[in-house]
Amino acid sequence: MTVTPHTASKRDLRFVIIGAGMAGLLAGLKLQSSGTQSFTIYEKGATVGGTWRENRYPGLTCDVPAHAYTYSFEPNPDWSRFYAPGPEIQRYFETVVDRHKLRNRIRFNTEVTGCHWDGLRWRLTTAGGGEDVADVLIAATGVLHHPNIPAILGLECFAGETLHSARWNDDVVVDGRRLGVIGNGSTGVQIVVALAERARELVHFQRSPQWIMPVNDFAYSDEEREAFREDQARIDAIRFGEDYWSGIRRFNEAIIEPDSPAMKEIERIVLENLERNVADPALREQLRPDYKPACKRLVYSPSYYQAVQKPGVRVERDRIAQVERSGVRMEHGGIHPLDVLVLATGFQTDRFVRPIKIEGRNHATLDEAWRVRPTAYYAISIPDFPNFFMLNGPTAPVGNFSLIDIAEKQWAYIEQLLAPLRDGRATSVSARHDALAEYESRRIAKARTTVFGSGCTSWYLDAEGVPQTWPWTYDQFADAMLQPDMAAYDIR
Ligand code: NA7
Repeated sequence: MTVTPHTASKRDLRFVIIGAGMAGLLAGLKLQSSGTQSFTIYEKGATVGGTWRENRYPGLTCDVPAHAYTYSFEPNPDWSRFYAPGPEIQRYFETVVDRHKLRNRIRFNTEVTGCHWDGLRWRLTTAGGGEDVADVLIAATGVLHHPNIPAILGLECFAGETLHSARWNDDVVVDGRRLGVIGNGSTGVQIVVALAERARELVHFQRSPQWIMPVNDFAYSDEEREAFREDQARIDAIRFGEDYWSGIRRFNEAIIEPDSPAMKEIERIVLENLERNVADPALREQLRPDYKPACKRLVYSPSYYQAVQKPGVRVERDRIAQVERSGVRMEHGGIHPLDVLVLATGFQTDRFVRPIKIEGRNHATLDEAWRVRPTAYYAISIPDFPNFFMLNGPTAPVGNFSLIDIAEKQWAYIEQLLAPLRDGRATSVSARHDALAEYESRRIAKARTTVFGSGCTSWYLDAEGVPQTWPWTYDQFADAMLQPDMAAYDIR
């Protein structure tokens, strides 16, 4: 490609976005609507959608109400259900991309492998040997991305079929067969619910039980969809309405104040769900967690307890000793003979934009900057990595709410960081070291007191056991994203 020389007065910045999932598409759509001429989205996969493209396991559902899990500027009256199935969400992103003619901005099947700041701009390399340059780099590479393959002895010896939930293979027959599902986060629970009746036998291996939040999922009728189409206020009433937001605030209060009345209310609901809906006392005890609800990401399911009480379904709480040719052997002896082993064992959640090699100012590398833990100032910017901004990056809010909304708020913040670059006042912007240090010390101190740090294992914790999340309220996050404190930035 042609590289135009950079000058201090240049206002037509070139952007590269890494990732064409929900957040990368958002950045592209926003750049396009702001009239930005020069931007490219790099996507290592063959199409858009990110996590919704990669996850295709049976039962895949977003546990955020569909009308809230949509771009604010692209409401979708056609959602089939209150909680949308994964394939429908994937279609939504495909439709939005086509409606906005964004597809020709995306280089598919092109994996970015390295990004190097040359003092003026970012220089990128791709797996195929391609090169590009950018004034601004947007990392929209997702969090739940690199499958966690558990270190279980003998896993490779299994004679049946093994598949990770994020690498589902439709050629693997599940109907009428003996299935094992390892892992009971949101994914394992959704798979078990979907396959409980299809399998001949199903064993759900649980290292630690989960609290289950009962939810009411339902289909929208044709009449309701027609009403959504005719009157957007009906959609807005769901996504901006009191029901949804009071739930978010209650949940948020419970997370940051584990002794709050909000937490007591959540405890009451999940406990009642367990007590009322699991008939066999022995099974009920097997399914009873010994930590606070929402310590691990709360699993939302309308029917998990019903699924594990179906004939042919078993919950296994003993530790796995090893996998053998014929099945899974438990520590206390006994083997579960299986045809298919599903690893619903989550993701490596400390990766973020890695394994892409990012090298910033003065040869600073992301691996070094993140030696202790992945972090970014207000989840957006990292010292010594000029004009490098993250969406849904480390320390961003995570929880049972819409990450689309989070990304939109982050984009509004990033836009303001771009202003001095766009108007030629500066050529680089990145968070100051002292600002990040101050943010992190406040954040870590508070994060330790949240429910995520209250004594369980989960993907929210970093290598030192500190929750790697936003530890304040959702409203505080929204406020923080309204306007950056420019004094916290090194602007040159
Ligand atoms: P999660 O929530 O990280 O769950 C992973 C599950 O896998 C969890 O039950 C783990 O048990 C289990 N696990 C992981 N490694 C092992 C080993 N070695 N042995 C036994 N069990 C293991 O991933 P999900 O895909 O369910 O959900 C991720 C997010 O996607 C979810 O929160 C939503 O945001 C969407 P553990 O609890 O550690 O005992």
